[in-house]
Parts: sequence; C-alpha cells; structure tokens
Amino acid sequence: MSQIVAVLNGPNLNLLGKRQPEIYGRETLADVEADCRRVGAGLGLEIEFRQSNREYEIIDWIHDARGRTAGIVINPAAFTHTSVAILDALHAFEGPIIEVHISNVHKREEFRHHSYVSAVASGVIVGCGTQGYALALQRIATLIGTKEGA
Ligand code: CA2
Repeated sequence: MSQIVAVLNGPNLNLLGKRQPEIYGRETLADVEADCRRVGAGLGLEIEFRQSNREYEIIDWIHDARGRTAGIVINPAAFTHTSVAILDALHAFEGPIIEVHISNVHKREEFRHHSYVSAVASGVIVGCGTQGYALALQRIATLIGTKEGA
C-alpha cells in the first residue's frame, strides 16, 4: 500500500517557468508536479502536491498532514526566510521533512541565507534545480523505509 507524502510550495512558485528562467529554470510547477507523481509512484509514494501564496493555508496543510502523511517535502519560498509560524507548524509534524530550494540560496542575497525551516528539517536540498524535488522524495522514501526507497 502506498504512503502519502505532502509536497508543499510557497508564494510565487506558481510563476515557475514563466519568469526568471535564469534563476529557476524553464520547468513549470505543473511539470514539477508531474515529475513528483512519476518519481513518487516508483518509490511507492502517493503525492499530494500543493502551492499557495497564503501563509495560513500552508500552515493548515501542515496541520492536515499530521497523523495522515508519512513525510513532507516543502519549498516555503520567501516564507523560508520570514516565517516562525511555518516553523512552529512543522514542529508538530512527526514524520521526516525535507526542505527544497530550486536555486542555490547561498549564492544569492544575504537575506536568503537564513532559513527558519531548516531548524526542523531532516534534510535540505539547495541549488539542484527542480530535480531537488525528486531527490527529496527519494530521501523521504529512504527515511520512512518503503521497499522501493530502500
Ligand atoms: O530557490 C528557491 O526555491 C526559493 O525557495 C524560491 C523563492 C525564493 O524567495 C527563495 O529565496 C528561494 C522564490 C519563489 C518565486 O519563484 C518564482 C519563479 C519564477 C518567477 C518568479 C518567482
């Protein structure tokens, strides 16, 4: 039976592939979702893929994941650098959390170097482009011990 993994995306990621391709590449968020579903299926994971520009909605989705989903992959986008509320919500989640950033935030402006979310993440994937999502799912599969991810 497949286990569920929530893949949560923060503000402006709906614009992926439509602006700033030099930073974020040409894949759209729909492409990333399709990749996650394909890779997830191979790992025995069912993917719940979501994006919001609203902080409270991401917090509600994290609460909703408790006791129901085996892991969370999260790209909190700009909320990474600002949101104690998302950090607090993630603290209440019992499974593995992998934080993903498409760009290498450490090569960019100083304000992108700090992440509130990293304090609670099992792992962080930075600067691997949209492939970071697939890598994060592989890591979750290993951590939760699905047969396919072992
Ligand atoms: O590199 C990442 O994945 C980020 O989480 C993306 C965030 C940024 O605030 C973080 O520092 C790093 C920005 C997401 C906005 O994405 C856009 C994509 C295309 C066009 C405009 C924004």
